[in-house]
Amino acid sequence: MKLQKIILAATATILTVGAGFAFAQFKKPEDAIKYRQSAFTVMANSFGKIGAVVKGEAPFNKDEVAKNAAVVAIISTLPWQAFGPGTEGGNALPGVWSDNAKFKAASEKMQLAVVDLNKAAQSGDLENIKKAFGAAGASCKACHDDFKKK
Ligand code: ASC
Repeated sequence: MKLQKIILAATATILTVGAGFAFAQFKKPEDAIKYRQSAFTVMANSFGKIGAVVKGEAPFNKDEVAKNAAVVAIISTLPWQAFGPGTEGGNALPGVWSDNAKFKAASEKMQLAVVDLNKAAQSGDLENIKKAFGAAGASCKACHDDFKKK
């Protein structure tokens, strides 16, 4: 319980700071690609664990879901700083750079959706978690449809 409170406090702080991220500096474009793909990998892992619970494939352990949702919320703020100019490639479609306003809007929609998921997860209500999970998954997919290679 103590640890969970620390995670929650960190979530609130980091999400506020995250709103002001500029592009981070990387030595090589490949480093930026690796960074953002790593962040998405960690996020997808925790999101998938919540998904297994939502689909009834894993038992509902409130603390585990709360921890995974906090991880998703924190990590969701990180990849965007690694999509700077000159870092085209990886799984990203050119639209990330040519239609950057739309990409940014989609990323913000996802970040807000996973804040909602985190709130639901911290309250521990499975029905709310299911609803918020569905909305968050839709926000992942919407961005992938336009901006991620198949
Ligand atoms: C996941 C995952 C994604 C999203 C997306 C939702 O578990 O890894 O990228 O959900 O598939 O449509």
